[in-house]
Amino acid sequence: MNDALTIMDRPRTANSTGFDAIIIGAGISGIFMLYRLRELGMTARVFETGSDVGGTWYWNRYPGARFDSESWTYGYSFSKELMQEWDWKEHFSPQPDTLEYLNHVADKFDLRRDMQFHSTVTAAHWDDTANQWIVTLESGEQARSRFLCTAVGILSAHTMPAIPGAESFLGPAYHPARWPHTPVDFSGKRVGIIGTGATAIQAIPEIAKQAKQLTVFQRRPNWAAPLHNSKISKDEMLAIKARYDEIYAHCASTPMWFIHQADPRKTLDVPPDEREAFWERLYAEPGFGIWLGNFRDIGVNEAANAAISEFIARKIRQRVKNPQVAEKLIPKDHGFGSRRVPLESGYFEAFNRDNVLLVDTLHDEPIERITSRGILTSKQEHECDILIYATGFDGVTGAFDRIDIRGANGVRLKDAWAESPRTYLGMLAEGFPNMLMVLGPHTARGNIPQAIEHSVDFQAGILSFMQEHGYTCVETRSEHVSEWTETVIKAAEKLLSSKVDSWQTGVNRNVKGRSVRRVLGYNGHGVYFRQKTDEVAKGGYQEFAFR
Ligand code: NA7
Repeated sequence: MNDALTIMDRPRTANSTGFDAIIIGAGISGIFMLYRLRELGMTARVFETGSDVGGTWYWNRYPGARFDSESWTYGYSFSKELMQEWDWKEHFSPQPDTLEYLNHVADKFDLRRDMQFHSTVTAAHWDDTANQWIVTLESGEQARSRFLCTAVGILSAHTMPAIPGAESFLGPAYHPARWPHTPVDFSGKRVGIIGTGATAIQAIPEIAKQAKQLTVFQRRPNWAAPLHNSKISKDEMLAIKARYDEIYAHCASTPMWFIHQADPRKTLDVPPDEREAFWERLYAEPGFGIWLGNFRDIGVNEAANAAISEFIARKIRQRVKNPQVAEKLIPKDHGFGSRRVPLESGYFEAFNRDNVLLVDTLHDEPIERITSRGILTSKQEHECDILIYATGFDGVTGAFDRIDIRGANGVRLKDAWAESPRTYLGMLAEGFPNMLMVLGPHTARGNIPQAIEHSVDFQAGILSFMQEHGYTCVETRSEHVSEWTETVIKAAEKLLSSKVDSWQTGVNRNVKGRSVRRVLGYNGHGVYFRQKTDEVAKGGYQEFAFR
């Protein structure tokens, strides 16, 4: 920036006097933010806890980890050259391939030279006098910057189960979000897994193939539908490359930026046999069609939702041989699609195997504690050699809460957001000058990389505007923050998903104070969000205050 901390030959260590921007996180957001900042001629430093790039795809190395969005809509679109040179191998890319892709991006654009790994940010304080952020690492090192870019991800603050005794277990225990870099050998082992969310639903069929015994401790079942993954042939990839512009333009026209567009009909207006045939087709198709390409009212109308839920329940009953097990796997406390729908590959069939046991910890056998030998329920001790805590994340705000972030006048972000986040467009938080949030709360999400590119591009636009006008500080304006917060809350009101506990509604009973539902994202139409951000940019960012 014009008056940026002018340091010639700035050393590239955290001890240096300062950078134009500090980016927290080297995942999909941090990688692209760094790329855009470089284009603007800014000096930047990325601090990342891990030993390399990748974020979600660096940490989540558990068996079965893969996209549930089509790979060819998941890559960055900022570089046509990158799009044309990268071949996705599967329609829903497995974690190792995605990590390879992100490494390729980091190499291609020589991004690692501005990244510092093994560097966890513990605090970021705004210095009102110097108009700078002071960032502190776990090591005690400090660095200063004009801008702070939070690229911390929405599902990065993993949570362990609040169950007593975990420290007493003598065998290895893993959280999928901190999976070892070398494969875990399950052969001949008795494995216990707690949780049946999207992560467990991907991992269970893979672990079941190897383990001697797999015991699944389920508190509440989740709805899930088949992924129908397949390899991408060379010819298919060539055809996809030829259509990239069309594919990305299409995604930008859908509510969630996936390829799927809801059917304009209302569920109960369609005759039952026609409805059934439509659902059969969607259930047999790859990806989120069964959720996002379904009749437009399944997420808002109770009767419509009950009808699709019954259809999916029937599918589970057909796929699981033991009727009692099938009933336990069918959610009764929420309807289909009111939590993000995990897509599975042989999940329900895994329960037909002799070596897989389902333990219903809500109704039959509550977990009492973890012991040295396994898991003690109200009925028995389940002996295990390996434990897996697939217990999820403190979603959206959790990664912010773990950093001591203080804005103007020393106000803590955690306190400012205690009731609800207050942001403008999820891009900047009220009271936190020069803090640019990629995927911040109250922004539009859906297809994550596309949301990230949009968010970063909007913020790069603000920075470029500031360079042009010689501004050094950007803040929100209270009236626009209030208007946006109301818009976000209103958009969530009619949704059935707002009435259900999940990471998306900010509920995680393993975390103190996280048992009350909050609105954490903009759930309106993605097209409206793009229009809104475009208007703000075209209007010269008048909704923000500059100095
Ligand atoms: P989720 O979807 O939040 O699932 C976590 C699971 O762990 C869920 O089944 C929870 O049951 C269970 N859980 C959490 N804490 C406990 C305790 N203390 N005891 C028993 N069971 C527990 O996280 P995932 O990692 O699977 O998926 C997150 C997202 O990643 C997903 O939506 C995709 O977008 C990618 P509960 O339902 O709370 O009863």
